[in-house]
Amino acid sequence: GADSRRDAPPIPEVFAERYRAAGYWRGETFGGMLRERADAHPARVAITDGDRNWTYGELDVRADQLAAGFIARGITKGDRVVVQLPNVAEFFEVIFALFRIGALPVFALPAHRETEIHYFCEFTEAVAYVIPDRVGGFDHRDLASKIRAEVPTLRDVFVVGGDPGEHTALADLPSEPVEIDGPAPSDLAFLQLSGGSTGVPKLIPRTHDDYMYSLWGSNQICGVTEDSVFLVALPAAHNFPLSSPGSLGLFYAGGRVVMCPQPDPDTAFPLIERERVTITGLVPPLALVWTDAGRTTPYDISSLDVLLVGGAKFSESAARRVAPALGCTLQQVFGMAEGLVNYTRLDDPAETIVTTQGRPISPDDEIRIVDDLDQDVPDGEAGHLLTRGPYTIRGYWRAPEHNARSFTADGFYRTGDIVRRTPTGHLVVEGRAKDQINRGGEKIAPEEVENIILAHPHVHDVSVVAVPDEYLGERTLAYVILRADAEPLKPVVIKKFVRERGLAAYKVPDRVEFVTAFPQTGIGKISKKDQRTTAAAPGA
Ligand code: J2J
Repeated sequence: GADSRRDAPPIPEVFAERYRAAGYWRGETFGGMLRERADAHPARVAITDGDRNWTYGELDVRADQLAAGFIARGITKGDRVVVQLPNVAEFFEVIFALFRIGALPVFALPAHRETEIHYFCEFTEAVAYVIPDRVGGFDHRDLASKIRAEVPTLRDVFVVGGDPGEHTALADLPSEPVEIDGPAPSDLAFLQLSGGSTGVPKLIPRTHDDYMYSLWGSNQICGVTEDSVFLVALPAAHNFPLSSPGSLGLFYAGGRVVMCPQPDPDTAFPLIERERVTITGLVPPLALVWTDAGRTTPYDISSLDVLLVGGAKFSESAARRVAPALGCTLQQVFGMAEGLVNYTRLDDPAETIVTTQGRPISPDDEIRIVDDLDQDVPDGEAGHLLTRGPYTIRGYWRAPEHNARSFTADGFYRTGDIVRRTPTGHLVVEGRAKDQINRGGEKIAPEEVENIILAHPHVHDVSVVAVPDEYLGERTLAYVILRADAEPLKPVVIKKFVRERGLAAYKVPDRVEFVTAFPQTGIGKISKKDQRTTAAAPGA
């Protein structure tokens, strides 16, 4: 139901008061923020997408008109709407319209397919799903038809651009502005996706107050002003390009956002030249590609001041090459959609920039580094990172059992990252304790992939693990034990099976090996399958 306190454990009032008193929570909403910027500088360009330039005034009007259209279709405050769009200007029109209403965008990624989308729609009881028509040969309208037939709450599918098919074109919605009783700053603004370490992704409830603080805090640290131009090279809905400082940070500052359809240098460098891009963010594998291409590019990318790199560990050797090759300052960022974001500072010594993953945005980000028993480790030693603060959630959305494991009793989030802290307070990511694979910044929950493979009739058991990879950091390997009576299979059969079940392509195992026992489990250890069976048993 609508009881948001039950859906999403709030930051307790004593902390909320402190965060307001400290000036972190300024009582702003996204809808109100856009209106203020539009009032202050209506003619300034907010978004460049190809040949289209939307001013702040235009974005503001579009958000109001679309909000009216959504309201006419019955979308109200607190409703969930799954948004899955590529890097197009309409992404912002849609989310600001929803922000104005107080309806919650659920940020799906373009790569997500039937398994993920079905889950998001069903679990959030979404009333609508916003899609493009086709992208790269994939027809999102067909998938949406299927999901709509399966999920009873899903009333509407809205299509951006092109031919809506049996659905509704976004452009055809009524647009006569209406009075809107919008959300409060302490209300939820959206549901972001967790990288995940369990069978299904967890949803992250963020409020206007808390997220807005992470934006202006980031802007100060990343030097973002109204003169900044940010290139959205990674998928726009991901937390990193959205908020660190990201597109929303740029809007907060009154700067300009440039949509980049693909993150490769051949697409991005000409855009940087043409639009005089000053700042962007990349995951490490892309940063490597840009660094290689930057040395010899014919394009003038000299406007680029800051390159943020994060999402996965950036090796020191790669980090050293960035500034010379691209002529900009490297800023490492170690963040998470659950909240805490760390940045190296632009004026940090060069050694700090290449050897650490930065320090928190806020003086009130509480950091604990602990051993397996939650005892603080001695200064400078590696341990589990726990955190609590003005923009870190106190629990996932509708996940009380999981929350009991992922948060301490006093509200610290268990990041699952192993870090150590330098004397300057910078964090160095040393490893990971959570069951998650980080494939070049794309997070994979082994359990989610294993559950799909287990559904194959010839498979007895499976274990998905990370293998080190020079380019991506990690790739995935599925060890598969076939049933005793099964004919031998080719690895490609398993990959195809996963793909056909409708899982994002990045989760399809890079390698499949057939084994008779799991190499990494010692004698006497229970198999993953047994553990799953036990966990699923009633009363377990
Ligand atoms: C090592 N591991 C890192 C880094 C994230 C900014 C930047 C990134 C994200 C993000 C984000 C890392 N070195 N520099 O939301 O706002 C791993 C950690 C972390 C997890 C979070 C942002 N930067 N990681 O990547 O929610 O394991 O957010 O806990 O996708 O990515 O993943 P995600």
